[in-house]
Amino acid sequence: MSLPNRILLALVVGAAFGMLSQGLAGSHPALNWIVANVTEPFGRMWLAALIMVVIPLILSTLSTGVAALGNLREVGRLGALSLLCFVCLTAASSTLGITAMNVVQPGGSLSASVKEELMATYGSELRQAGELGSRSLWPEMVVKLIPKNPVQAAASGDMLAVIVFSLFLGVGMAVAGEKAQALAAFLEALAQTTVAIIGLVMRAAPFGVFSLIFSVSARFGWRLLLSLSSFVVTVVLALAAFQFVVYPLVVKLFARRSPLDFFRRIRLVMITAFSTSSSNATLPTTMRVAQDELGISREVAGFVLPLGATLNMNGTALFEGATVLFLAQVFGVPLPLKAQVLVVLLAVVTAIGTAGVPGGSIPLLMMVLATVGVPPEGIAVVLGVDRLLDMCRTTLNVTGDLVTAAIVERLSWSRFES
Ligand code: DAS
Repeated sequence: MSLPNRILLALVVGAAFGMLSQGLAGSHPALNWIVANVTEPFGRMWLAALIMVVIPLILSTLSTGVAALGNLREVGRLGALSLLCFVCLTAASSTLGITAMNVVQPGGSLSASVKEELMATYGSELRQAGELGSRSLWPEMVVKLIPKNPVQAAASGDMLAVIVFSLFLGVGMAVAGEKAQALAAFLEALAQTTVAIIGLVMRAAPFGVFSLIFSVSARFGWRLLLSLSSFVVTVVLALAAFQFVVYPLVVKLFARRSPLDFFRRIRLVMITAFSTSSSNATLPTTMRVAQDELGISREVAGFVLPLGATLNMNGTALFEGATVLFLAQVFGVPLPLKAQVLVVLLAVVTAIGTAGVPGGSIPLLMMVLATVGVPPEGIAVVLGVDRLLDMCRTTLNVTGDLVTAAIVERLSWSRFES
């Protein structure tokens, strides 16, 4: 049985066992003990082993990819093309999320008692996690893009700063030419080694995925799902529409590929993203599949995918648009068209600051809520079902990165061919 199918089986069995255990045992101490001491630690270790190689992978593949492009003009061209795709896809997904909420209007059906219960249950979690802190995009987050200390940026897992440093490194190597030969060779060797490590870690994927999904579903607030069902169903259907209608159209029209073949080849990436809820943890697999399965060149994959994992979050943008509208309905805050357009723009911008980790978008979503006058702590209403939605939106996030890479690949090399 192929690896993607083994992981899919582990996903299904893990979710079924988790739901069954919770259905039979509820929050029984024995079940909590198993989750806390067996499945959750193992799942987190496997996730950590994937994330462990992300920084060296980005540093080596992005810098050597940029160096191979040879000149600043080509780097600028790839960057402009990638960013154009990111903005268009993110704006489209956020608009779909907002439209879905305007049509279904699920917020009105949430009873006041359930709202209070959710706020009480998850509000304290927010305060403990210090999520209420406000983060400014400009100038704080943008200035931070240039790492004063690249080693510290790598140590603190600041993906964006590592990406910027890798871009500088690649351009520097391109300019230095022969003199940088030794460094380029070292980075190339580092890239190959990290890919080998990823292959080893992915062999344990069925066990890691089973552990992660069992833990999440055994602890998931399935009862909650009932009271938030209209919200969850609307978001999931909108995400599914974008994933299986919009992306296939874009792949067909702009990447000139067969959508069916494209999705068949990237199923390992979609399953990994769904299981881990982390674009960063999926990035090593995204890079490997882009080159081995989709035939995307090392330069384009090494350039577009690390940027996309951090800057391009179509699923998150759709979720943000939908959640802001839903919470505005729940809290009775009117959002005129102007405010909704602002939400779409903010969804595009906040994707820059969203970390590619489970729940990475929550802090920035609170900033968007505050901007349009919805109480940010209101996010507590949806926190109980966030992990399920995070699995779905992360799947779109990584699919959008691969769609962009396929488009950039076609537009880049077709220019060379002509
Ligand atoms: N889980 C994040 C990711 O890895 C997305 C999010 O939190 O919205 O892409």
